[in-house]
Amino acid sequence: MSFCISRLLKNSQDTQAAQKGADARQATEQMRLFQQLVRRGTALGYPRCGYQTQGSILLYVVWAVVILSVFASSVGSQALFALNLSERLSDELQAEYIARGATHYAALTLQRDTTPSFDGLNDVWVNPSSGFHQHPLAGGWFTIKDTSHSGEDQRYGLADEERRINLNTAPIEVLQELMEIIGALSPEEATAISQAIGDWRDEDDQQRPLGAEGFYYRSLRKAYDCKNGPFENVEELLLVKGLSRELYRSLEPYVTVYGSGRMNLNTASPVVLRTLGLSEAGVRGILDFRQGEDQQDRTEDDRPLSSLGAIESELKSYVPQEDIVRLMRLSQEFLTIRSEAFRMEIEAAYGGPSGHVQGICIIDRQGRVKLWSVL
Ligand SMILES: [Ca+2]
Ligand SMILES: [Ca+2]
Repeated sequence: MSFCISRLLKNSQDTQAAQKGADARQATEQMRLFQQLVRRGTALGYPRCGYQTQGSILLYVVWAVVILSVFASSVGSQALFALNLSERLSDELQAEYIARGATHYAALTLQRDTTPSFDGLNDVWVNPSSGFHQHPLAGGWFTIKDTSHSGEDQRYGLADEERRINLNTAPIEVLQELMEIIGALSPEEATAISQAIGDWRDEDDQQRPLGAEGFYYRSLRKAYDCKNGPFENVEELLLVKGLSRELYRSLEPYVTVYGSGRMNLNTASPVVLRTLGLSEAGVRGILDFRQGEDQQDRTEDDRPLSSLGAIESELKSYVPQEDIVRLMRLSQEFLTIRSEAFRMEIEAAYGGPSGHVQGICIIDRQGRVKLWSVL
């Protein structure tokens, strides 16, 4: 028994001694590894222990803070830029929607026309009290300017396209007068250009005596085909034989491709009325009739013709008989007293300077946008 006990004690002492030896070896190994790591770390540029190492760590921390600050500043700048851009786009977008609202407002004004079967210069869509100037909408505003008036005082409202000469439907004789009166061309030059316009828009290749068809246009150094179809825009005039840029600039305010194709006797300006081949007395007589007792346009006593059938009965006291005959003849295909398309300059604003939109717009009587051209 005692042998067994002493044997067990000895085994236990041996085991403890062996454990101590193993712990010592493990500690030695760990120290060796630590020293190795320190040497490797130093070789790789890691700091050594001590004050120098602590200073280096502080330096690294400062650098890290600086780099993070620069990064944060960069992110902040980008965020600010994105925010400004977003606000700018937002203002611009809002202004565009307000401009779109202006077209709806114009269409609603047309629906309030108390004389929808005929149109004159005292209709609600030309009335300055119809709220066309700086009309508030959705935190911004819009203005609808009358583009037909070139005087110093700005007028507000719509201008019908039928007060202009339609390039697709005007008789050649009217185009010739247009070239002579507004284009200041000689009768020969006016005849040649009006015939060239006729050839450009008609479907055939039969050339008028002074006109031009495909043969002429294909022989040009920069050749192109004759349209042989209706003008899609007034700029197309520049493709027609003999029509210079200077002549185009003088014609542009008086011609159109929009609307019914007819000229409105109630709204056409004196110079446009003259292209009908009327005498001076005839043009003066139409204006006298239209303007009423006060002899001014756009006032309550204006007297627009209410039907083409009333030309003779209404105008005979004002217009020479030969002009009446001419008007009645032209009324069959080219004249009207009602308009279908309306032009306006829209200015819309919202928020900052970027929230500003300005353009020329043409709508039809139902409010459909036919043209939107940014200025
Ligand atoms: Ca009307
Ligand atoms: Ca032709």
